[in-house]
Amino acid sequence: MTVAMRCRLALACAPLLLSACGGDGSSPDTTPPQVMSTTATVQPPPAGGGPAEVYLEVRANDNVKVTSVKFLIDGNDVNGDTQQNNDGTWLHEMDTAHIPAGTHTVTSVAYDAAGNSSEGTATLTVAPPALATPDTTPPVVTAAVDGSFGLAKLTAIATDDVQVAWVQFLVDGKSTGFLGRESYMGSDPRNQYFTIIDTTALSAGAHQVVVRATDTSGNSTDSAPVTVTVDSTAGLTETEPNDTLATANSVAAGTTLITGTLTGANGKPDVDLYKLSLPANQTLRVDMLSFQYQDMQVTLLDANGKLLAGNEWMSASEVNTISYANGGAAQDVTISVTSLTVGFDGLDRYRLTLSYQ
Ligand SMILES: [Ca+2]
Ligand SMILES: [Ca+2]
Ligand SMILES: [Ca+2]
Repeated sequence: MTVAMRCRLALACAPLLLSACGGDGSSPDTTPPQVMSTTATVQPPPAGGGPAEVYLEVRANDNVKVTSVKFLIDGNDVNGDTQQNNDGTWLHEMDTAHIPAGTHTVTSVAYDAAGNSSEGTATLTVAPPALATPDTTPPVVTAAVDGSFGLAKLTAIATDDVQVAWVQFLVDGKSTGFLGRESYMGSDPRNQYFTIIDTTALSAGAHQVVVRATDTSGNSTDSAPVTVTVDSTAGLTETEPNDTLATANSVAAGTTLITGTLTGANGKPDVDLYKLSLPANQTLRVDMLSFQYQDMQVTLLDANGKLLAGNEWMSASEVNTISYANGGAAQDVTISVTSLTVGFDGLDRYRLTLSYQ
């Protein structure tokens, strides 16, 4: 992550660091923002060909301050940056390469610092791309699931003879609400899309995952179904408070999965600590999976809290992996997870996968 990106994230999240109070700092703010207008405008396609720009804009007021705005198309989060213009409107830019041809409903959601929100809607009509021969061939898509405890990663490989516009993940026939994002890390295969789901919101047992891929002409294909089998006993679920070495959650030998939530408040980030005994000459590796747009830090500490490994703030869109090679004596090692920003909208859940070599 670049310094510029980090600053932008920090600025975007700064209002969330304020307490959830009204303008006078005492009474809770329970008044949601008011969405005055929502517009979706398709610009003329560029002269040289290619997809047209789409501007999603909203004007919203609040009794305190509108702190963020997100946009959904047909109920799917567009997953992109939304910036505030000098005139106070909020803008998200995308292009038609990522929107299937046809008529869509755009929903804007405006939030204040206390998490109150309200919505507005607009209609967006996207014309099929100007092709010499109309594209009537739907995409080809396959689905896969990684995980059964805490967070699970859903992936798909989707290709099309012209271009895949978007990829939706359906769990038991219902959209996860987020469009699939392309790529996950450099070693991923080409044409991979992914999303992350919170399995704690699902009942124990098997659930069906289907991926729907749609091309720029509106042709779509559903993947063959795959199964995510939810097992809430497959690992350790954090218990708060666990913010100090003395209150760290104990990780039993043989545990390979940990799930927890970073829930900051009043500008103070949450810290989650997990203590385990690392045998002599063993290397502990920890992989962290988390939702998007949340900066998290995962480190390994010795029994005195001294850093053993991992000191980088990482974007959750990258994979956070740290490892530590123990010497000739067993020792207590603590895994520390903390966030750059406070929690918002319950999105800062994470899953740790532990392995020993
Ligand atoms: Ca096609
Ligand atoms: Ca926590
Ligand atoms: Ca904690």
